[in-house]
Amino acid sequence: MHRRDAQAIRSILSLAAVAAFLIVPAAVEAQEQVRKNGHDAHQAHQAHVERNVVEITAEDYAFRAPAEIPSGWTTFELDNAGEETHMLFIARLPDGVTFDDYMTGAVMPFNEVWQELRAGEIDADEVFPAIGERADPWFWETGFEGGVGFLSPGETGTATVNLQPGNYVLECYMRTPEGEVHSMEGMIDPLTVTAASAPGAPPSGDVRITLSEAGMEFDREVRPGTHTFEVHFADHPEGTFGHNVHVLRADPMVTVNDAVGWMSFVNVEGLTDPAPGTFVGGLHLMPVGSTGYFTADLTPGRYLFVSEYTGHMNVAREVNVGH
Ligand SMILES: [Cu+2]
Repeated sequence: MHRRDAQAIRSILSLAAVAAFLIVPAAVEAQEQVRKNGHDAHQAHQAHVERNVVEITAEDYAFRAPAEIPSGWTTFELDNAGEETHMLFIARLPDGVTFDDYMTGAVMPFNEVWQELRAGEIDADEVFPAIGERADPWFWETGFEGGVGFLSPGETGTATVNLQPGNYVLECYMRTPEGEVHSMEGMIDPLTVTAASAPGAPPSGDVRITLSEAGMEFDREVRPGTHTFEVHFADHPEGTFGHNVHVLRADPMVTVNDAVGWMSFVNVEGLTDPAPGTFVGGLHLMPVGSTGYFTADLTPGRYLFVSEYTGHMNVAREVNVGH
């Protein structure tokens, strides 16, 4: 890794650590509440808590989404009404950076480098150094605030995160069969999170997943049914964007490495359909120390839970959901 690249990633990680201090207390408080009240009492309480649900539809290639929402615990419900795999990646812009700045200073440089890779003008190992040189320096201060992971056509997924007021971007960086990035085709929107606070509260997760350099840990066996996964981001390995989790229902011949390869930005056949299975939910990258939630309906079968940027470091798990 080039020194500049490493420095950039270090600075993103330290900012993520700072952001975690801002985000964690509410989540911790809620978790302590669960422990104090006991699980059943908490669930009864939850039934009376109003959810702040933001419905978003993904089409080929656009989001139908509100332009402005209140701050606080927010459940994004993404319905993939398109014919391709989509996602909802949520980024918080650094102070003073506009949506147009994000397009010219981040989306376009990433796209330029991708198009050069696709054309065979650069090699895979030149991709991230090139992005490090061409993205505007503020890009490394962008906050990655979760969002719904890859979703196959016809699937619906949710991601629940605690948003602070600010200017955000909703983005899909999948690629069309022709190799165009969805965000460049219009699948990107600004989102203003206002100072008004929503009445939402964190859900009560039924399976806790911890993402760390040690791997992807589950606190219990995953049974068939609809789950709310509580995901804790314990660390982000140096030199990576960090952990996230995507749930792929896949045949036995599909390996974790196949899934990681398909998710790779530097794979010219990656991030485009056909996917190696059916994506049923997930949660994008969040700051170190934070907790987010996602739902997935798991019928009996074989699933791969995979971190996009750290799956190659064994942050992944094959889960067989029994009958
Ligand atoms: Cu898309």
